[in-house]
Amino acid sequence: MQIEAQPFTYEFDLAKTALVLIDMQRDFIEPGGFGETLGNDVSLLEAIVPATKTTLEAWRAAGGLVVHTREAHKPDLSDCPPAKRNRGNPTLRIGDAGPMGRILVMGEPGNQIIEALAPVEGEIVVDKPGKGAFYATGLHEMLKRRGITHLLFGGVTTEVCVQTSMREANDRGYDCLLLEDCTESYFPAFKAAAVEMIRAQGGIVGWTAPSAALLAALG
Ligand code: C5J
Repeated sequence: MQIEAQPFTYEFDLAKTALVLIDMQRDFIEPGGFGETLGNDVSLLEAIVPATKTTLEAWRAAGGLVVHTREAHKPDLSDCPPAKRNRGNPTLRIGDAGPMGRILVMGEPGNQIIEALAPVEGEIVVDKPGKGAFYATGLHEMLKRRGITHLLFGGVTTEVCVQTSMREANDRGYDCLLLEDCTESYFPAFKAAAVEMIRAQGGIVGWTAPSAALLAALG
């Protein structure tokens, strides 16, 4: 299959490709969650949900593998480096009680994937303690076992966990494509810059394309 992408056409085999949705969790996206508590405009992130849902449903219908990630720590925070928890002067830190339960802690309501994109049986769900999906998760081994060589990325936020995960994937030999309208940042300029830098220099990190181009490829 082929996707009309930048900087050039992206070719993939459905059986060797996974759709990876990064951190579409309630605390980042829903009004009243952690993200909004920090002063962010979460409506920017909510706006990608319809396109992401359409893409997810089309990918599922085609029989493609789906991976969901959550930025999530163990309840005792033993997997949260003090440098991550203590940095800066936020009103709420990782592990504190927030509006939707303890911030970025596994099993808490705010740590769940939003209902519109909730995982279904057979899909991989990865709890990741870092920004990248490959750090301390075993994701690479899970994908290798399934013969996956190509990854299509969506999720939030573009310049943090999505871009970090794409760069990690690129270094592990995957051909990666970012679905431009299935990813967002609290800072539109950062999203624009991340999209540009991913596909710069002949696709130094990978490809980018609108989800419509993937839907067209899936027919
Ligand atoms: C993600 C973050 N998911 N911005 N986390 O990007 O801290």
